[in-house]
Amino acid sequence: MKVGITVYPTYGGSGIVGSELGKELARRGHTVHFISSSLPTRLTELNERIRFHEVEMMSYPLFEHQPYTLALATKMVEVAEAEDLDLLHVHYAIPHSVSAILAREVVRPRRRLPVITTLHGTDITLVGADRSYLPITRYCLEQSDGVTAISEYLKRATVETFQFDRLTVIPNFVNGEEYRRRPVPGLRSHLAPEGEPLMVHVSNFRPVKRPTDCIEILARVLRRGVKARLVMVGDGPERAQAEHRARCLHVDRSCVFVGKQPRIVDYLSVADLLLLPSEQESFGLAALEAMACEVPVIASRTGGVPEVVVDGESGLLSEVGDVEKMSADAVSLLCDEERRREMGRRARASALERYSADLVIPRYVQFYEEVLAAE
Ligand code: GMT
Repeated sequence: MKVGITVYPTYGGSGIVGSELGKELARRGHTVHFISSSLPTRLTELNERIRFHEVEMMSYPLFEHQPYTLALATKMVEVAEAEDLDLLHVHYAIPHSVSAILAREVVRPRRRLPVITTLHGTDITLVGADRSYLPITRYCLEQSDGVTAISEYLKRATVETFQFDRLTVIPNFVNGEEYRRRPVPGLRSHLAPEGEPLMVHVSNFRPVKRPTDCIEILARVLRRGVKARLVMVGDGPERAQAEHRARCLHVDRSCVFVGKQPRIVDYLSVADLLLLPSEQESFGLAALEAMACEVPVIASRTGGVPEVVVDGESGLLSEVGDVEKMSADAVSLLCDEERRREMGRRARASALERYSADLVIPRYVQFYEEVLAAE
């Protein structure tokens, strides 16, 4: 198949999922054309089967805001016709679905171009529910030829918010060959020079991720006498606040902010625990990637997280904001190596049994085939 994929290239899990999906499809012999404003971050290699088409923005004095949605639709039309695409698969409804539906209508007299929309979370829970975006998001859902959601939770949220139920759950996935605990010479001793246990947080540091709660957890873990260190991976609007809180609580020497990193798997490979105290998380891709690397997850019981992290088996869940319980859970695992390792092993097994790329990618391919076969 020849598939056009559009993602947000720099920010957030939907871009990662779309990019990893493209790579997995290419490994299985399909050709994938990424159409977006810049090269998606996880797309480190382009080749015959993984191509990239940059959306060019035209600036003109009359345009107070450049019309990205139209530029994207224009590029989708061009690529669909030049590369003979079978379908467009967009990740995140706003504005990608709007562009894809417009592109489909433009080429309709000459060719069929089904549009598949994958919902990731805030496109429904935040953006979609904002009254001003509600009608257009509903239109995108209704007009797409196929809609998928990445968790049962997100499907329920979509039905509730939009009374739209014509969607299929295809969960996020992980490649167990790439995401496995592997030796990373020097990294652990660099991050924890005195052999301290390591807690890791990975996110885009948006308010919804509550990264400052990680600092609160670290302070309580230290207060309970466990000399742990915290590695904060990623960047975003809440980073300065989290750094400030670390200084206020005098734990800044026990944590390090390493910014955006190209190889998350290295940090997960040296981690003892992942902290994911999010307010909202329709899936929790960071949790899944940690589980694949045998890292137990301390997370909030929110959205789709309980589907991914089985409480007591692959991690420990708490109510949003309950940093007391999260720190107690962290201490209990950090002080019991055998339990922590066993939980890590079960986490990997659970991740691969349910979310391995080899299980999930064929479901996308089958979904494409069903959409293509429909009238
Ligand atoms: O986080 C967002 O606001 C949007 C979205 C994104 O593009 O990063 O994240 C969502 O998609 C991820 C990948 O499917 C999920 O793992 C995240 O749980 C989900 N984020 C939220 O629901 C807040």
